[in-house]
Amino acid sequence: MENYIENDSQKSFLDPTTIPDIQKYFINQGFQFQELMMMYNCAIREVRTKLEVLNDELNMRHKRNPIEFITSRIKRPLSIVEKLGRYKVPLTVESIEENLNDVAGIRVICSFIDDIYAVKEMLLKQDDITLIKEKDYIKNPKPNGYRSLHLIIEIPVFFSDQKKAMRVEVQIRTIAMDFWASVDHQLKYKQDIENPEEISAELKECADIIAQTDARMLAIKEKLYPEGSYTETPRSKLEKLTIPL
Ligand code: 0O2
Repeated sequence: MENYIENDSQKSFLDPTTIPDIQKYFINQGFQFQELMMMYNCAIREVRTKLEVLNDELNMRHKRNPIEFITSRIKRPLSIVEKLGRYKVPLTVESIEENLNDVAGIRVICSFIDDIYAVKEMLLKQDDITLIKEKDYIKNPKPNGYRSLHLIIEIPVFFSDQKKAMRVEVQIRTIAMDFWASVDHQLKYKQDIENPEEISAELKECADIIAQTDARMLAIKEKLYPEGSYTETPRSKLEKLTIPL
């Protein structure tokens, strides 16, 4: 049973001694891809830790958290390939790093709209973070009703032999905006819907109601915490804590 290979070109492709460079290329690309994904994972950990530190500190000082929860993800290989194709750029590991901003993604979910901007301000104030791009879909919602604040940031990550500036996309939104986006996302990937236009219109209406609710919730919060958002309160104005011994 020698007849597995139909022609010479297939034979040479399968024989490692004939064209080892192709094999080497694919093995090398595979290794580089894994290494890059590991680096993006580390960048996510760095940014996540920064956000968790801020949240812990503010919880201690103000007895409430600006962040409800944080999720993160590394973009799936198939989505990476799809996006590179859409951008009409090379399908190589170098091209991923060069052309994509959202391979590493962090989603920060807050209760109130002003928390979103407080988190943004506190994060961008840190001197090792560089803002590359900002898209404010809260002040400028997308036509379908999508609202969220998107920041592309760069953060240095220290590896054994190098310091590397890694890009991370940070999406900051309220619980209500997140609920809406997750339903909208399901609509995008559902193939067998009979009346997508009707659902889109209904979703748009829900987005507007959610925006009004978020605004009303903020007004309630301002009554509950008239002293303002976290960053406007200087340390000197905070009450001195006396610990009884
Ligand atoms: P996934 O599954 O989240 O990875 P750019 O980065 O500027 O080159 P891009 O990527 O279109 O262009 O940027 P944009 O507009 O900031 O949107 C990126 C991400 O925001 C999307 O990622 C979604 O996560 C989210 N998003 C944007 N618009 C919508 C929307 O209308 N509905 C929902 N549910 N989410 C949205 P991906 O790559 O699409 O997917």
